[in-house]
Amino acid sequence: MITRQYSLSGAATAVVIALVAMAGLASSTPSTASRAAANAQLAAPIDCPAGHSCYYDGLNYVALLWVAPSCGFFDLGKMTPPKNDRIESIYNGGGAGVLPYNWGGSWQPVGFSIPPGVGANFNGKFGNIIDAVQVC
Ligand SMILES: [Ca+2]
Repeated sequence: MITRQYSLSGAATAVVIALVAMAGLASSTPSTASRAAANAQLAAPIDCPAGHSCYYDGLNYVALLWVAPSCGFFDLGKMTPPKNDRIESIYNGGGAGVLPYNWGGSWQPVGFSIPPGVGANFNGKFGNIIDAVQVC
């Protein structure tokens, strides 16, 4: 996997959106979108089924935890076994946005909607806090 790291001014930016993987993109100049939002650029994971969004226990698509089966709102804490508070990276291979949420007395968005074809690392204060995802 080819990973390029970009620095953002302001280390407080913890949700890291990564533009992905249209072949060769990882070695080209980052797009406007990735310059605006990314400090990591991830190649598409090899273990995410086409057309799905995939959720990983570790950064940079390490340890596939779950594959969203469809569009919908999924409460990870109600799964068996629970998958909440574990996600550190997401790849959205689906056709619409993926928005993760943390539960803090109400559902609170974690970062912003991940567009189709984009991956994101969730680290710092956004690491291991996601409790649900809205897919599509
Ligand atoms: Ca949480």
